[in-house]
Amino acid sequence: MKPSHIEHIGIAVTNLEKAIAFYENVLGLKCYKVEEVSDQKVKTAFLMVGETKIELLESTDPEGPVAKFIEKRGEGIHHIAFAVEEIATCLSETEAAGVKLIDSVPRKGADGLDIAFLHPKSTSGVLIELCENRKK
Ligand code: CMX
Repeated sequence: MKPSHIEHIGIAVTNLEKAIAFYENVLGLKCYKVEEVSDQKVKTAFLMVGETKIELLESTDPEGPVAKFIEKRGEGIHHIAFAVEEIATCLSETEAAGVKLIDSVPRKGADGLDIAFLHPKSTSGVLIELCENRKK
């Protein structure tokens, strides 16, 4: 695997509108999309900075992974996503290297991406996402 860049940084927030206002009004970025990912129980907002996006994540369900994260650790950086090519192959190679996967097959993420998470217990405590632009 050879990631080309950091595709996005996921940030868990309790109030999406308030967080968007900070990134737009203080940092001067522009939110270009708000999208709900119902199977992940989150509402997401995207802002571009150079080649990298900031993905703000607000939980839509108290049992969702982002709600549980905020309950345990508070708001903050939730995951780092690396852009890769051939994500399915990357996952097989990662699993063969002994890394625990959360998703052994890629699934649909927000903003037109196929995504898969690696378990933070196998990655020095950081939730890592691999992602690839969905092939048409
Ligand atoms: N970063 C680092 N560590 C994390 C973490 C995160 N984002 N989320 C959970 N953990 C840690 C917990 O603190 C806990 O550690 P301890 O055992 O030391 O307390 C451990 O991982 C297990 O956490 P848990 O909440 O008790 O266990 P779960 O198995 O229920 O969930 C995880 C953990 C990572 C597997 C789950 O949050 C998950 O599946 N995440 C991936 C999906 C996701 O985050 N979706 C939202 C993003 C939407 C998108 O971008 O499309």
